[in-house]
Amino acid sequence: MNILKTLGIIITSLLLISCNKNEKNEIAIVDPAEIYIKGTIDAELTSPPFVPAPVGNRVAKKLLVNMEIIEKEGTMSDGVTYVYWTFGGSVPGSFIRTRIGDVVEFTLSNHPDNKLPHNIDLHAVTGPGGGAESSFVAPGQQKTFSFKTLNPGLYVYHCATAPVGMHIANGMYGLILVEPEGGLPPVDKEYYIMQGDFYTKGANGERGLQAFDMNKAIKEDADYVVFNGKVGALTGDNAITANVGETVRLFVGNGGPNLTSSFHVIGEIFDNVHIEGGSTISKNIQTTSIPAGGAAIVDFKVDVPGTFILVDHAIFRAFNKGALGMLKVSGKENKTLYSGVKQEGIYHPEGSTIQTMPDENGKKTAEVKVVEKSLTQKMKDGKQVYMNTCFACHQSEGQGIEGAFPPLAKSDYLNADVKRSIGIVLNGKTGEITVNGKKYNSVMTKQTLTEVEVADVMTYIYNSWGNNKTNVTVDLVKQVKNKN
Ligand code: HEC
Ligand SMILES: [Cu+2]
Repeated sequence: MNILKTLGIIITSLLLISCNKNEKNEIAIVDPAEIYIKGTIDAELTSPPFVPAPVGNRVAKKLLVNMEIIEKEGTMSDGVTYVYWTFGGSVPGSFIRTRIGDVVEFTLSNHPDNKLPHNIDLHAVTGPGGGAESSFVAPGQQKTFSFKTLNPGLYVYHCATAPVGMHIANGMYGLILVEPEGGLPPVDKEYYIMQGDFYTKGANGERGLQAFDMNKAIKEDADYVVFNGKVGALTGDNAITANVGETVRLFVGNGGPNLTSSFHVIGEIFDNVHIEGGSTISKNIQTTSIPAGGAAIVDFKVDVPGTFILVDHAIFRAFNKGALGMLKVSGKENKTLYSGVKQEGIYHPEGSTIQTMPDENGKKTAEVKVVEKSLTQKMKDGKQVYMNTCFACHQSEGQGIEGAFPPLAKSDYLNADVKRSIGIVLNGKTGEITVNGKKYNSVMTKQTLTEVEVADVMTYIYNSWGNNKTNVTVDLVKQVKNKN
């Protein structure tokens, strides 16, 4: 063999080797079925609104998922309870985070105290029933099956035991995320949110333990439409949080059983949306449609502080049925991006005097007289304020609740001193007071109302339920306010 020939062989085999390598890499990307798995790990499972740690660049592995089905009573809303059927004890069920090419070894256990058989259909599974056929378990039984994740995306899982609609309506759904090779791009905060519609024998708000209503479910006439299984799961102290400047990613699913979600965050625009949880990314989206049994991954950067309200923009569901959550963003204001109220005045199209409110530094830019509304108008507007703000505690006829909320009807305390009463509404009240001979020692929080609203509501109260008919003017409210 001469040198040239030897060199030729070496070069050709080098070329072949590098070609081969290239081909292998290509195959790895186009055919996830061929991804080699190395080692075994236990899956981290989380309950909402939290998600497990990102997969990052870990290699494909055998991922062990142990999920327990628990039927248990929980709270739907204030004073309303419901028996939920859950995957892992929460609604939605535990979040599963895996990567493309993993072999998920799934063990489903049905707690012996449960009453019914269940199973699981994971939309991330390629196989009959999405696993349902291999996971049907009676109470006190468990079954294991495995599947390889072939498609990246965010997938719903749910119970598929007959009557399927009833199992889903009782809360049997959750999300499984299959991350692409190398993981999703990193963000600062990630949360897990799932919408669901609920059907109860009693109407929305009717107290006590509520049973599932099959007829309403068939008619798709939901009593509750909520995020994360109940009214208020994401509001107040339960709100999700972020800091100004951070990127936030929401894994949003819709368990249904019936309704499509028009998912929207008031005051934010989604920078990226993985439409329907798949690989297509839409940019600059206001509201994204999430079908029952579907999902979406949305992310956005939070630029200004405040409370951002998460809603189903089919808006009666948000304000009347519970589909409302909160993202609280803290940090420094950025007046260039969002100014807040710059100027406020009363608008009189007929050309009446315009009242100018104090500017940012508290200086009055102009002092103009307020045009007082007619008594009839004040009664009308005041009633509205009362029904929105005071009613919950002082009750519809101002009768209060003994031992907790003092009466406003025929209240000697109210009628004795109008300025003191205005002060209570403006500043709140704590400490012992005696109303109509009964002692109250509780807390009324400061009410955030405008001066006009305070005048309206106080006039309404004074001119209702046997009180002394004082007409409370905006000027009087101002006087009390400025004393503080
Ligand atoms: C969260 C419950 C709550 C709400 C809402 C509320 N109050 Fe009260 N209010 C109270 C409590 C409690 C007291 C008694 C405080 C104390 O014990 O010191 C009180 C006391 C008062 C009093 C003096 C006592 C009396 O009976 O005359 C007035 C007047 C009053 N509230 C008016 C209002 C008005 C007007 C609104 C709506 C703008 C309102 N309150 C909203 C709980 C509430
Ligand atoms: Cu079930």
